Amino acid sequence: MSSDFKFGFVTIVGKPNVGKSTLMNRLIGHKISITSKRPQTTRHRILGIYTDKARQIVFVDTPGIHSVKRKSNRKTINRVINKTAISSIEGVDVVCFMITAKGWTDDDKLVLESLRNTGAPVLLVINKLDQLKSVNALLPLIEQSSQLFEFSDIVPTSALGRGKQDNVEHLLDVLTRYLPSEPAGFDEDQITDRSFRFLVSELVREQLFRRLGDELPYATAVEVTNFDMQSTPVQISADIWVEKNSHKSMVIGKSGESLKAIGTAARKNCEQLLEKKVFLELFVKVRTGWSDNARDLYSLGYDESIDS
Ligand SMILES: Nc1nc2c(ncn2[C@@H]2O[C@H](COP(=O)(O)OP(=O)(O)OP(=O)(O)O)[C@@H](O)[C@H]2O)c(=O)[nH]1
Ligand SMILES: [Mg+2]
Repeated sequence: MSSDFKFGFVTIVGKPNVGKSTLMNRLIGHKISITSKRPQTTRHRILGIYTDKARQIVFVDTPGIHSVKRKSNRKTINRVINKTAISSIEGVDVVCFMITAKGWTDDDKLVLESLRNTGAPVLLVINKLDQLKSVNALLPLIEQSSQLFEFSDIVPTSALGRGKQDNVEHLLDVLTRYLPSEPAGFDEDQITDRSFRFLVSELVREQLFRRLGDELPYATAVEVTNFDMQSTPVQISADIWVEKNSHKSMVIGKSGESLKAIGTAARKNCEQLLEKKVFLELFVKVRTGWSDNARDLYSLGYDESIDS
């Protein structure tokens, strides 16, 4: 490796649903972080590592920062989620702050407030460019953004890869300018800090977010109870935690159809991730109050302290 090799950490922050996880997956070229059209899909801090000959960029995907003043967001899990996101800003080389091309909302401004004291350069990513009605709307949005904060750079993008100019390569190049000259910190083929076991539990949770209606996904969690990579096919069992009996029957669905669809889709994604055939067994278990219970949250891997 040459001496001008660049290595550093980039945190991606923003309100829920702006496309942070989609962008991280796109930047590193692997599906590491789960995505859905619902807000608050990501619940954990997760690293995605991009490496080429000249640089290694470690992206930190974070849960969407949201107001806990709202009644629906008062549970312990919401405080844990915000704390995870905000603590991920400390000590990184660049912060990528993300909004969408629809323009600034109060929720975006709330996230911006938590960035005011960060020592790192803050770069604004304006995502979902494909949803912009006219390119003429972009310039005023950039001007308004510059007035709100001294962003180091402003990069419009389309993380989904829709539209002619998605700018994803350009974003990698802009970010590289802010990284120190240092040797790589991870093996060149490592793409995340998370275990397969964790990623599998997330792939099941992704299907709950994509397939269940209303508030139900927010009342669910997934725990992998058995994971045997040595067997063929790979044997995986997981429990889906729900808050009450009525939720259990909704997850299972009429004649088990809903659970079957969740299992089939999650299994296919697991097979893609592990590059092996997978046998996936899912159980639905009632665990009343898990989302407000510190011990349950800890056993699910929410490892931040939750005293504030
Ligand atoms: N049209 C369009 N949709 C996008 C784009 N990027 C992301 N999305 C969609 O926006 C939704 C939210 O994407 P996520 O990546 O899950 O958003 P997030 O910011 O990680 O959300 P949280 O984890 O809940 O904070 C998904 O339905 C994505 O497919 C984009 O460039 N264009
Ligand atoms: Mg996300």
